[in-house]
Amino acid sequence: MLCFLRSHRVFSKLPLRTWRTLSTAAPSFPVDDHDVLPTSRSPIVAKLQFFNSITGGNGQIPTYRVLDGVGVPVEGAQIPQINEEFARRLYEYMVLLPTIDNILYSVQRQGKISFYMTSYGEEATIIGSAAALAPDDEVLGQYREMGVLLWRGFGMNAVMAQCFGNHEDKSGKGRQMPMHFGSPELHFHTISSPLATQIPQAAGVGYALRRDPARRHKNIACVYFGEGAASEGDFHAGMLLASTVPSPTLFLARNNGFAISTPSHEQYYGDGIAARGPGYGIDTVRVDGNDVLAVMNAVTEARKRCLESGRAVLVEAMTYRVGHHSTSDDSFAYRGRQEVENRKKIDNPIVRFKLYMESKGWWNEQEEEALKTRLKKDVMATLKRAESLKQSDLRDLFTDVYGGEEPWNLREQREELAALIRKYGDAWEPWRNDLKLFRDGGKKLVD
Ligand SMILES: Cc1ncc(C[n+]2csc(CCOP(=O)(O)OP(=O)(O)O)c2C)c(N)n1
Ligand SMILES: [Mg+2]
Repeated sequence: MLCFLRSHRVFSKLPLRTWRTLSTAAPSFPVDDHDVLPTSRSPIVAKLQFFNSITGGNGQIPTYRVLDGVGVPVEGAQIPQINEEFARRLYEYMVLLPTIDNILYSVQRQGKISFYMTSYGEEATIIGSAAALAPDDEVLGQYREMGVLLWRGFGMNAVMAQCFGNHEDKSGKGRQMPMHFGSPELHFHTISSPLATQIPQAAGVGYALRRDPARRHKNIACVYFGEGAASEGDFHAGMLLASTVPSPTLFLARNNGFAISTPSHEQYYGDGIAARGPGYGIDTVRVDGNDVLAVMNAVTEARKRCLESGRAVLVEAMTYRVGHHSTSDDSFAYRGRQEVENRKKIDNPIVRFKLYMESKGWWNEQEEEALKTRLKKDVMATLKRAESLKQSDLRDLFTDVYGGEEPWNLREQREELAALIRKYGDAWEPWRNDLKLFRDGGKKLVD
């Protein structure tokens, strides 16, 4: 059963009247005034009891799953009503992610792009959630959610353009590090590196949606963040904001076990991120993030609750970051190779769904081979194309940074660069070569 948790539902198992009857001292004053707290519906009890679990009995919040580790439906689980075509689409996008990751990771190693981040191991969390959202729900990602954009039709050329920072990069005209995607058309807010800043922003976006009559009961804001980002103050600010100024905001924690080198057991002492939801009066569920169908069900229900109640919901997807944190990291400095090798095999999100597809007669080894060959070929073709394109106009370095008039400090920097280009642009070979990389050759800056 997909079980969402609310703290008051867990603790207030007995109705208020029953608690009153249990109270031993016979009141000599009107009951209604004196055995009810002024600011809480908390039942009055005589037993001194401390709590450190929101499930009662000191248990941990359960994890919802639909398929077991080898793709067999768990007894009693409800499989989402998806047809063969949709299942194939889910699978194809899950396989596309590591295909792009394999290629762009090595392209970074060859020095052709400056940085890259993989989503190895988190394919089901990313694609399953993307599939459960409406295409025009507002998404605020952290940085490992490229798959959401791809699911929405961003396309591989756009991925490459952003990572290479070429003139086709609409996310930021080549001014951002790779992986900092954004697309107003696809309702995907541009990624920013400072952790957790997207979380309170999402509560604001959710509130804006609620205030807009055209989108009030139609769209939600969905914010992705890691369990590490949830240690930032901004996480709590965002949750509190969405709780007290209600908004249809879906908080989606990707608990992948690590925040770079900090394992999640050093990140929190409580029961993960999910335990915090009821503290804010937010409906919460923990889901097996390696089970694409469970993620889909959980996010579909979470989205429905957001829309119906106009309030926030928290989903914690439990997964494992198989890859290094980024190309700037060597994770074997802080975790064993064997642990990673084991995790690649246990509950692998792609294999698990493939086995399910095969059991339905929707997939076979020939199709697997054909898909892998086709995706690799497509990614390589877009890579070649992206490599051949020039970078944006050098002048774009200074435009669209702020709205309105160009501020004095940017004007000064622009004029200084223009003066240097006039002086060295033709005369000095390294500058001559570098300027050729830009579409305008730096000319628009000096004109
Ligand atoms: C405010 C801030 N502090 C530190 C960093 C450096 N940093 C970048 S990613 C990261 C780890 C985040 O881990 P998590 O939120 O679990 O996401 P994951 O990488 O596991 O997907 C850190 C510490 C940052 N970008 N911003
Ligand atoms: Mg993490």
